[in-house]
Amino acid sequence: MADHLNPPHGGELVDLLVDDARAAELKAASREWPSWDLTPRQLCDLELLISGAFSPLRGFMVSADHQRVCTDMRLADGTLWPMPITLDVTEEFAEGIEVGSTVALRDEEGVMLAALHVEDVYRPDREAEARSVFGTTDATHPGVDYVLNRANPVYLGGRVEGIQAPAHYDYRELRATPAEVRAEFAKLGWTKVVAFQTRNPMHRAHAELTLRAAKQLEANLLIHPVVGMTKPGDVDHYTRVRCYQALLGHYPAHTAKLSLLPLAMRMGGPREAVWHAIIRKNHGITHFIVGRDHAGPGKDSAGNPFYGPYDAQQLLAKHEAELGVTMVPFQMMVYKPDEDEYAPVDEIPEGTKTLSISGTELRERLAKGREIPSWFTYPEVAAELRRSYPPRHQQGFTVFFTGLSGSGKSTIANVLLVKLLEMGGRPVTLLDGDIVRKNLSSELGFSKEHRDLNILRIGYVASEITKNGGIAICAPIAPYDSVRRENRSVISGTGGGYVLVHVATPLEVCEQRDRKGLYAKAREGIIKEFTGISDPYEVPEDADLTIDTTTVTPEEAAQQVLLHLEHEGFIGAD
Ligand code: PPS
Repeated sequence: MADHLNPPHGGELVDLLVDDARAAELKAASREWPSWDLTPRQLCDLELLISGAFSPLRGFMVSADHQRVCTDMRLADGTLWPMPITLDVTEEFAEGIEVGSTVALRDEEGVMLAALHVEDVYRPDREAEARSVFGTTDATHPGVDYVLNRANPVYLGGRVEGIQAPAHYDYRELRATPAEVRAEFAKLGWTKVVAFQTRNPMHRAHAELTLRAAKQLEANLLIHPVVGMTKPGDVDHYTRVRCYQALLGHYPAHTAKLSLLPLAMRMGGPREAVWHAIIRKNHGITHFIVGRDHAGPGKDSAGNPFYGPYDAQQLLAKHEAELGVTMVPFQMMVYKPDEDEYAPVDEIPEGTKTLSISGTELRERLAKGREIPSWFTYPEVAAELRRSYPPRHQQGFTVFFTGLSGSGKSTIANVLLVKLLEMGGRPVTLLDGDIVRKNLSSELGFSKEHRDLNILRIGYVASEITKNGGIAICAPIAPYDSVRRENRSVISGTGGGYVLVHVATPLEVCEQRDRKGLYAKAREGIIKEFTGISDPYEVPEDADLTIDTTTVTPEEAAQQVLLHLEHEGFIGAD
């Protein structure tokens, strides 16, 4: 191996996968061992441990390493390492575990991926960890949120023996271990390689930046996007990879290569930049691009950025020599329309006309189906984004009616259903209270617990319909606020729309109508737990629309809903 391709710290590239005979031995012995089902983040960490992307680590950190990583950015032996790689487990699980125990590490399906030889069981000060690693305990920071609110309280440290890497069935041809990436470089004769880390779709600014770096250095380029876990709300990796593939054709032949990295990011800014450089060095690169706000977690709860835009560059600059990686710092790239070219913002004379489109503006343009200019992103990339983020009038949505029995929910819902069917274009499903209770929830009664379960089931079905571009109309009583809010969050989280309509017809009117004779029975006590009579109805404070049907016809009410949907952009011209 050429010298410059050596892993950092002079050590060998770690490979924790054992041979078949040892794997069989471990699997047989594991019948006696406790099993831990890895969380999605732990799965990512284990994959990079096993593959050697985290060289020189050979397992999850023991307390001495964890502590020194937090305070000094170094392992106990002094090796530079900025990020805790720990296995957090529950108190219940930790009860039977002691130093010398072995734990079988399994994926969600129970497949054994590795054996952990426990060398330490410890309860870290997680607040101190957050403060030293991320410089804050503000849980708006996703890395802090994980440490303080999601991680389990007990950490297990020790050596890992890998049996198999976690299975991936997506984009297999683009996934490669550090050893495979190095072998590929050797085969291609790439001795000088600059890596680009990203968790976002790449637009022309990124293409220009990476190309500039490659040209200046006379180096080849490794586009190395993270496809493990990124910042909540990011573009999903399926869409991103299609965008990267589309972009790849715009680089000169034989210059650039795309490879996917199953890393779980911490959004740790400066420390994360150092970590990223180590991981890339393990993949055989020589140079690493660090741009503005590298691995930035966004703003804190007071609206201020957690880190300065160039803090990451400053920290890596201090350590690049020790790591044997050359940092390629870049300022933000901006577009100069008069010259039709991009340039780093620090190279542009004052007064020059520049253009840029922020992430928020891009999302808005996509939602409204507006033009995405080709100076901003290549048309093939824009087309991929449009496929995943269609304009609002092509997205799915849920209209959720809530209100007392007899308030008119079902009638309005039925009128809305036929109006939307008349319009066509998207499939429409009506989940009426009575229908759901006959099918989805036939075994449920009317206790709070059963009502909540019923509403959650409706919410789940509606979220699936919405996610897949359809229209769900729901019309249960849904008397409890917290479960309605939970549904709103699940359904909105699909990327589609959610509209809550409170059918606020007063109880007296509903009771007077008493179409099904249920109110009379409820008054007589024949029907128990009847909403409005002997059971509560919590009036929603977050309704998007409130309709009282006392003086409004079903057509008029449905029209109000349609106008609201039009106003929000969910229905309209194609
Ligand atoms: S809930 O609370 O949202 O789960 O209720 P839902 O699934 O919409 O079911 C309400 C329909 O069931 C009939 N029904 C009752 N409603 C309220 N309370 C009690 N105890 C009750 N028992 C039976 C009633 O017909 C409701 O239908 P709608 O269409 O709302 O009149």
